[in-house]
Amino acid sequence: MGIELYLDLLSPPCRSVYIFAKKNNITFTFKQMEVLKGQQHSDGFGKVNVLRKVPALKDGGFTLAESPAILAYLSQKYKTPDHWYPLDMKKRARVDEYLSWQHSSIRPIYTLFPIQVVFPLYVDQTAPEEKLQEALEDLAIPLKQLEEKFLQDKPFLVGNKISLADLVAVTDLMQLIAIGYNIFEDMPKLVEWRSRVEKAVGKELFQEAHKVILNFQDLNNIFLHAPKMTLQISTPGHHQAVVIDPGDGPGVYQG
Ligand SMILES: N[C@@H](CCC(=O)N[C@@H](CS)C(=O)NCC(=O)O)C(=O)O
Repeated sequence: MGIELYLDLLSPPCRSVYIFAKKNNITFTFKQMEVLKGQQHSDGFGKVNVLRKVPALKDGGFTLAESPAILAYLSQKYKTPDHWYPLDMKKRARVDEYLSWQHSSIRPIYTLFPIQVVFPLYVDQTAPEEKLQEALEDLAIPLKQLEEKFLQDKPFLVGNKISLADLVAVTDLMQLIAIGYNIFEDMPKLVEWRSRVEKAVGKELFQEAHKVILNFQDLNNIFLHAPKMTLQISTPGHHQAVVIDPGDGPGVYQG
């Protein structure tokens, strides 16, 4: 029995796993998940990932959660080209260093996504400006660290070739670029890096994986048909649960 990947391409970690598997010609069954419809809470999915998050992998009787672990597993199982997850101990440690760092630094950029896209759709009003500003300010710090500590003057985050670190970084940041934030403004090195990553992945595959977030109309439909949900919004120093209930009329936003 082959590999099954449970993915929702609205999700950055799912896109990194999808692109990696496709780029490396790994045969897998695409198990389409719709997180905004709550499919992660189904009994069936609970058997694949008790954490109820995507992406998730099933390889026969073996199941795995967490995108960095899934990417590392796939690269080792299918012996993908070395540059993705180098065997050299120090180079691999650099990839691991980025994958560990991004969870608590770059990942909170998700905050911007619900604030900018979801609130206006559900609540029939524009996003709270001060929250948007806070989130943008919070993002400036990890972006600078991404450039200065990780990218430096290299073509890719860990040297001359693309690695898992670049893939994870770019899929996270595309979440904002796609909805119109020029987050690399005044950061030409990151602009060039993003283009290099897209080229290394292949423009067609890159665009295909991001189609759903690049097409704003599709995004509207997805959000408008989502059930009532609670979003956990976190940036360094802030945490908030927001209930969004589309109901029959304009949504209700309880911050
Ligand atoms: N650390 C996890 C993050 C997984 C995650 O948070 N997935 C989100 C989508 S981006 C999810 O499944 N959310 C569903 C929920 O929270 O109910 C990874 O890198 O795989």
